[in-house]
Amino acid sequence: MNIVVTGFEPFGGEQLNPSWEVARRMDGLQIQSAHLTAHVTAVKLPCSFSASLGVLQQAIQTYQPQVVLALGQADGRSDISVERVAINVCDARIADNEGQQPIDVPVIEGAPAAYFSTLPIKTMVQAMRACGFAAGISQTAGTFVCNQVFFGMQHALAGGQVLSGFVHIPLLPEQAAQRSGASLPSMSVEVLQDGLVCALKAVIESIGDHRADVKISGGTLN
Ligand code: PCA
Repeated sequence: MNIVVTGFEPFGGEQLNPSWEVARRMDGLQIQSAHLTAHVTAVKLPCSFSASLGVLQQAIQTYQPQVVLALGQADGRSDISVERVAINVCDARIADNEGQQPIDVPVIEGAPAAYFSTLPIKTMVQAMRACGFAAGISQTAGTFVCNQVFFGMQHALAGGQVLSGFVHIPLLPEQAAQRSGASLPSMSVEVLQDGLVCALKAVIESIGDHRADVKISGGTLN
């Protein structure tokens, strides 16, 4: 089984992006479950509304994965946030790395309003928590390049056999330390890697066992 894990290049004037730092460490990894062994390939995506989806689609063509896990940095998040839904809108608070700042523009004209992740998101959260990682469901991937990639990926893979989804991760400690003002939560790249490997192992186990996602609440009241 092949798994593609994507991470983004740094954006917003940063030197690092935890999503690429962890993805590149996972490149070449073999993840074992009882019935399956999965080989991980890491792919770096540009933080660009115009270029990111093309790079992702090329990678899917090249590696023919059964699972695609896209990762992105989310300032202020304190846990490994498994995203539930991608929405068909770009509304950029800052410009991307090419200076583009689309506001209220659909990701794909005429496409549905939203797509759900096709990964077993609750299974992933449950597995990470059981291994001691801070993890949760997130109900929004935002409206910047991460959501755009997530939406475009779900649209391209809709109705097929490939399972795909998105996970937002906290800042690295060295990034959080450089921010002025309120202290932001962070997670080390080692913890991120161990948590994400735990989540991917749960994904391949659930594929191997043809298991449906677990029913634990990831809901919020507000
Ligand atoms: N985070 C941004 C884009 C790239 C990244 O790592 C986002 O959440 O949209």
